[in-house]
Amino acid sequence: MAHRNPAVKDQVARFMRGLIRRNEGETQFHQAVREVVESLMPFLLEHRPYREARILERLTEPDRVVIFRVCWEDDAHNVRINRAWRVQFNNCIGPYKGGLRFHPSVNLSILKFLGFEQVFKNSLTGLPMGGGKGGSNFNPKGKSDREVERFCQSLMIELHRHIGESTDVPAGDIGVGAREIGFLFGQYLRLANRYAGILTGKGQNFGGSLVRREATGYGCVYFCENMLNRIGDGIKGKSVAISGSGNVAIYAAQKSIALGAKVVTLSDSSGFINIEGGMDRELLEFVRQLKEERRGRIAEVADRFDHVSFHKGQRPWAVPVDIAMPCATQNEISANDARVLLNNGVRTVCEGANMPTDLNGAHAFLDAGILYGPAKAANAGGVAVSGLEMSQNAQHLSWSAHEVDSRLQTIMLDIHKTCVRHGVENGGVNYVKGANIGGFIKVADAMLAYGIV
Ligand code: NDP
Ligand code: 2IT
Repeated sequence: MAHRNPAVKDQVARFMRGLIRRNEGETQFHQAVREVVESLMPFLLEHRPYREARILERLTEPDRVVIFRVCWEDDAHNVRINRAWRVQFNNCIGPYKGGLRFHPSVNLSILKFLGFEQVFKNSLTGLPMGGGKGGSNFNPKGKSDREVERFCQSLMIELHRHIGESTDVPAGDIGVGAREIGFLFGQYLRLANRYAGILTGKGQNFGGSLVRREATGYGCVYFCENMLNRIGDGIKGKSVAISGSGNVAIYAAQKSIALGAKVVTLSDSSGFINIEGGMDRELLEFVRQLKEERRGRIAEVADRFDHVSFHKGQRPWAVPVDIAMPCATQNEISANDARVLLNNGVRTVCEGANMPTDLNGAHAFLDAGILYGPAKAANAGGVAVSGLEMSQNAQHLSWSAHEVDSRLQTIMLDIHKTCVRHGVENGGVNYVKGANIGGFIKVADAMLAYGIV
């Protein structure tokens, strides 16, 4: 919620002026920091040691950023050049940990926003992981498997110098899934001549964890259920609008259906589909194959099933639902989308994507007092199971799906408890405040313990 207390408002404005000056033009990074600072500032004003040690200033400056050129050859023998980054944001409570994104829109601002949020998210999981993020402006769409392979191999030639199982452990994100992680890991083995869990999301026969593929989507639904359970309700029987049709969206849909909800939408960057009467397992399996194996477009679902309509160039938020789960990308719910959702009766919003709601949209949800689970809490299940993959690699063991899934459920429940503990406000729970304060304390206390470093 935007602050009505003038002292807090003043401090937020002053801090943001400095941050914007130091990071000119990085609008997504400004946005992610502003959201955190708005809810942290009252807490900081009450806790002098954090202010004196200038924890917030230090926490908003990445430890380092590596920027490098990636040259590769396409199938027509043209030389292609992309840019790649690894933002090592903060390693106070564990090795840098966070995904790699391949998308033409990737730039430093986007990776800094993602790396910054990852610090809080990873802290919330309770596992020993710092925060980082990386990626490239490489566009995997329309590329052959061989082109993706050559790109991944070239990228790893530089990246391998900067990562390690106790240094920095990348994983997937938009445009980086099982195929890319396989190519990247294979190239690392060739370069380093040592097997180590330096990436997560690996294939199951070479050190990957069971349930990692499903973890972000499942975790998001578990968090949604936890929020509803707190008010004596549950997801069963509710209608759900999901955006995206990638890794997070598919498994959020699968778990929602398994728990008895009615999933009525999915989307991709070309538009959304409305599924009359809700999705069943057959339709979901069609989408999974379409997206994971054939890399096709969501419009094809409407061609195949009579009860599905495709809405070109639109987002799914005008479909009246009980629950919205944005699972595609940042800023996909504007203030206007939020108002439409609220007017149509949405009572729960649970974020599978990172920063899918813009600042005014988030204020609208908080002001309306609905259940609003922010990304850094609600989508932490993916990185949590990545942390469990690191543990299994370190032990040279692999746990059963049941073991991993039950640990995931416990972690999501613990994150929910942390959010409630720090987020109680006006008789309800402000999960944004709870997640920001809950994620902050552990990292900030470690920084205090280390002195001025
Ligand atoms: P995928 O690449 O598997 O899927 C991304 C989906 O979002 C696709 O349907 C894609 O459509 C759509 N999308 C991507 N960019 C845009 C855009 N600019 N406009 C509209 N639609 C878009 O990625 P994931 O499912 O892994 O990631 C989705 C979100 O979840 C991201 O915000 C990511 O950071 C976050 N996340 C992912 C985790 C993970 O474990 N994978 C963990 C936690 C968060 P199209 O195919 O047309 O591009
Ligand atoms: O945003 C995220 O948390 C991820 N993309 C997953 C990161 C990870 O290291 O598993």
